[in-house]
Amino acid sequence: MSLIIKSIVNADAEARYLSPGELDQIKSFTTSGERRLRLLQVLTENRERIVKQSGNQLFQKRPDIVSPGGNAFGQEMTATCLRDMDYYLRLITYSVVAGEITPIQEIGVIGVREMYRSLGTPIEAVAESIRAMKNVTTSMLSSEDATVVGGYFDYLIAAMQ
Ligand SMILES: CCC1=C(C)/C(=C/C2=NC(=C\c3[nH]c(/C=C4\NC(=O)[C@H](C)[C@H]4CC)c(C)c3CCC(=O)O)/C(CCC(=O)O)=C2C)NC1=O
Repeated sequence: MSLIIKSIVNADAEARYLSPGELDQIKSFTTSGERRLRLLQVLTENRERIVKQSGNQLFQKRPDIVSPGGNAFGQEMTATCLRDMDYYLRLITYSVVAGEITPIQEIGVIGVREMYRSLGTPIEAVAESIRAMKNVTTSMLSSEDATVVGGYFDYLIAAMQ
């Protein structure tokens, strides 16, 4: 649910007008709209490059995961690993445009440890892949934009520690 709809639902549940605090939140959501849309576009347009470069960095740092016995060993498994990275980048674009962590949290974080444990995927290596994507992405942005986007990557990395 968007911030605006959520505020309306909450207010209507109590049959009241929007509060000054709610108006402030809506105001800051609205004024940050142009930036969020621009960042959404940059991330979406560069997704292939971001995933490819970050994947290379990950496999250089963690050659074990693409070696025999590694979870991402073999063409198919390596492609699945890169696909997961693309999934997470996509969730980050959702959160960037929504201006809140909820999409990442609900789609990508809840239950993630159990899922990767059952797949035999080392979650700290998944966290490493997110860190690589953060570095590649933020290097393409101004420092102010990098702070906004970096926060979502940080949330995801922390959730996988
Ligand atoms: C959008 C939410 C969402 C997520 C996050 C998701 C993840 C996800 N990753 C999977 C597999 C996998 N994920 C990886 C990923 C990796 N292995 C490594 O060693 C690396 C550290 C890492 C890449 C960074 C691999 C290799 C598999 C295949 C494992 C297997 O089949 O044995 C699977 C099992 C089913 C499948 O293969 O599709 C799921 C559900 N699916 C979703 O719908």
